[in-house]
Formats: sequence, C-alpha cells, structure tokens
Amino acid sequence: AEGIPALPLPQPVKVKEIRHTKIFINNEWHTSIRGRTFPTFNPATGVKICDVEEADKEDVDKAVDAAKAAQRRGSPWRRMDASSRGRLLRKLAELMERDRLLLATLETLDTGKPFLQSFFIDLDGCIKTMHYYAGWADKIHGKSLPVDENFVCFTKHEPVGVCGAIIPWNFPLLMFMWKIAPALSCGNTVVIKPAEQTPLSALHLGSLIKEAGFPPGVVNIIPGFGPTAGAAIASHMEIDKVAFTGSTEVGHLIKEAAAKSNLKRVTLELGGKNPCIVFADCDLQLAVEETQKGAFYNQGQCCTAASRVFVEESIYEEFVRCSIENAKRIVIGDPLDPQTSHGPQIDHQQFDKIMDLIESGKKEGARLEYGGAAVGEKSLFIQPTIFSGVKDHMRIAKEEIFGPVQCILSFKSQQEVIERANSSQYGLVSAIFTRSMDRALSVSASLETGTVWINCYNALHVQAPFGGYKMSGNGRELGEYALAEYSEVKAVTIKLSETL
Ligand code: TXE
Repeated sequence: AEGIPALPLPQPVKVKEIRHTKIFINNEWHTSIRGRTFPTFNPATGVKICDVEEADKEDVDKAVDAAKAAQRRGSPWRRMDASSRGRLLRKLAELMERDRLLLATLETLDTGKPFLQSFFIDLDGCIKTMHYYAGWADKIHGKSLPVDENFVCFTKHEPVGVCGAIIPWNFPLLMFMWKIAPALSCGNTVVIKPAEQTPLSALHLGSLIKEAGFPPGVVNIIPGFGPTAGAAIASHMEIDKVAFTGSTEVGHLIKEAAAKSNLKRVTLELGGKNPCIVFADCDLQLAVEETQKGAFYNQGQCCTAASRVFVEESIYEEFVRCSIENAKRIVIGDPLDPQTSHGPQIDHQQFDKIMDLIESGKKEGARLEYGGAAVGEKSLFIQPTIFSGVKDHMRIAKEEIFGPVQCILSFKSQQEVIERANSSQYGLVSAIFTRSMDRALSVSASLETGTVWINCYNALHVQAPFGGYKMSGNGRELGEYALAEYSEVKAVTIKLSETL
C-alpha cells in the first residue's frame, strides 16, 4: 500500500501477556464495580486474546467524577501554562513513537488489520495528530472586537469541560487520537470508551498518558459496551460534550440522549456511501488503483470506503477489466505477516452483514466479476469482491457495506452523474478522476460531501478538516476547525468611562 517503504521492514513484537486490561481512571487501574469482564478476540484466528474489565454506568460515573475534579478551577490541569500543556501532548507523541512496534502489534492482534498498515499508516497518523495539536495548545486565542459605543470587547476561547468520546473498532488508535488530541490541546478533560471489539491499544495508551505526566483524571478510559457504558456517556448530566464515531443508527441515539439529558454538545462522524466519478479523460491506471484502494483498504471497513464507483461509459469495460487485474495482486493472509495486504473482518456480525449484501447484489442482478465468497470454512476472511453492472436502486448501491466490495456503475453525462452521486442520505467524501482541472473544480463545487479528493483517494491529513454533510455527521475533526468543537467562546465587554 501507499506509504509503506521498501525493506528493511519492521516486525511485530512477540506479545506474551497483555499488561493493561483494566479500567483507567485517575491514572490508576480499576476493576469494574459490578465485577464483570468481557473477552476480546483475535479476528484472524478466532482465539481469545484476554479478558478485559467491563465498565458500566457506575464506572462511567466514577470516571466523570475524576474528569470533573481534574477540570475544576485551580486544578493542576487548569492552572497549567498552555505551553506546558503542549509539551505534555508532545511527550505523549514521543512515547507512542517509542512503543510504536508494540502498539502496531496490539492493533493488528485486536483488529486483524495487516501489521504494516498498522505500523506505517495508523501509528503514523496517531503520532502526527498528537504533534499537530501539541503545537496548537498555546495558539488558541480569541479576538478584539470593534463593538459600538464606548466599550472594549474581546473574546476568550475556553475549554468546554468534560468531553465524552465513543469510538469504533475500525481504527481504534487513530480514532482515540482524533478525539483526545484536540480535546486536550484546548484544555478539556476526557472520558473515552473504546469499542468492545478492540479495547487493547487504548488501554496501553492509558499507561503512556500516565507516564507522560498528565495529571490524574485528565484522560479516563472505560472499556465496555455501547448500550451500557456508551449510553451512560451520551446521557450523563455532567458531561459537557460528546464526540461519536460509529453507525448512523447509533448517531441518532447519541443525539437523542444528549437532547433528553443536558443538551451537551454533540459531534458525529457516521457512515458514508461515497461516490467516485471516473471520467474518460483520466489516467486510467491511477483511477483503477486509487478507487480500488478506496474500496478494499482496511478490508473495506472505512467510513470513507469508495463504495460507488461511477465510470464514464466509453471506458467502462476497460476500467472493469483493469480493476479485476489489480485485485489479483492482493495478498490475503495472517495479518502479522508483513507480506499480507488483506486481513479478516472484525467479527461475525459484520461478516454476516457483508455476506448478506453480496448475496443481495447477485440476486438483484449485478454481475459478480471477482471474489464474492468467504475464504475457508469458519474464518472471518472475505475475498475482495467486484461487482459490475450495479444500478442505483440495488441495496449494494445504497447501503453502507463496510466490507471489501467494490461496486462499479456506469454513467453517460456529467450532469447525470452529479445528480446520482448526490442522491444519497450520506455526504462524507467523494472523488473525481480527470485530467481536466476545470472539470474537476466545477464538479467538486456540485458534490454534497465534506471532502472531495481529486485524482487521489483516502488522502487524509491532520491539517485538513474531516466530516460529513447530511446524515454522515455533524461537526469537523482534524485541522484548526476541530478546535472550535472543543472550545467555548466567551465575550468579555468592558464599559469605559472615558471616550476612546
Ligand atoms: O457500530 P456501532 P457497529 C457502521 C458500519 C457498520 C455498522 C455497525 O456500517 O457495519 O456501523 O457497526 C458504541 N450508545 N460503522 O455495530 O454500534 C459501540 O460500543 C452509545 C461506521 O460496530 O455504532 C462502539 O464503541 N454508544 C463507522 C461505537 O458505538 C453505543 C465505524 C460504534 O459502534 C451504543 C463503525 C449506544 N446505544 C461502524 N451502541 C465509521 N463512521 O467509521 C453502540 N455504541
């Protein structure tokens, strides 16, 4: 994959025992109040890795108490100079770099994603995100405003307070960083719940947060399930903001719980059904490679998955043929083996959903060009799958598949394809492939998505905002824009007795 350099390649570490399996509150490790644990599995083998303490509502309450205390006026965290806060974030980035092999190994064991992708892509993104927001910590400031009459007015950007975060299993470490880095940079405290499928890398980060020297209670990590620990965050009266990444279905529940409790601020990063538009004047090989990378990266388990590829009629057949050839290069295998480029799906629920959608594609008349089956009898591996002749009304063209399924559709005119691309409840990302920059810019202006990639795919950068139009979400992560989601703005107005 792109971003992975030539030899010598890093190797996964041998993990004999998982060191961190408990709830992390106040920089200490806690057992669950109800005395429960849950298992986490290696999706590549189906073997249990270990049991983890299961947080429920009571544990969330305990974590929120700690986060509130750490946020109180006069606390070490509140009194800390902004530049020192930045130094702490930088220290955490350095510790992630030090433990990069172990973190990448844990991530691969728990998610099944290929080790080199964990090491070079996920960990690279994590470390860059932390460094980027470390740099912002002492550059977050308000304005002086020319108000009417004899007043002076300025704004201050203050932390929101206690920030809840609920994250998914497809990029456990990266999503952890996208949440905590801007939150901490702005001076908030955090209660974060990793996904129940993938708690391990988050818990190792807890140990690094403590080692970096963050005051107790600034970051609290509560492994547990959605309807219990997750719901307790969303409806908590003392949590001031919640940031969620996950399904659109649960996004509805989060917003509802926020509305019914304390009207906490909500940011959502939800699903997508992302259109790619491939014009006949494109660099064909580039378009084939990028759209397929978009469809199959992380076994298709990406909110940014290139799940509707619209190809101009005159190059349609050639595009499909080249896509099949390109897919033959994918290496399915043990995710810990550096040669592997395609691992298993995360769990049985996702596996079944994907296989059901593949069946629906066949039944509804799409042409199965490649793959389309599970690998082996009992495994969670699914062959990279290509459908051509896909029509807009088919389920595979409308629903988020979240698996390695590429759907190729054809189009005749620019106007037609723009309308079809936009006719979705989602609006996360889109891509355009053409050699004409004029066309690319005018089409990009018409697309209803938070990101438009031109002649590239999955080109995510920490400096650029990321988030969805329509039902793909609310708010933006990354870049300077994310700081606004983690700050309150206070206007201070002073009446002067003398005229200015
Ligand atoms: O998501 P959930 P699931 C999409 C993708 C996938 C589908 C289902 O289409 O096939 O969602 O995946 C927590 N209150 N995405 O079931 O349930 C849960 O514990 C509070 C897109 O895994 O949304 C986990 O931490 N929290 C996506 C997180 O929500 C709740 C990434 C995500 O899980 C909760 C993942 C509740 N009632 C799936 N119920 C993306 N945008 O990248 C669950 N959770």
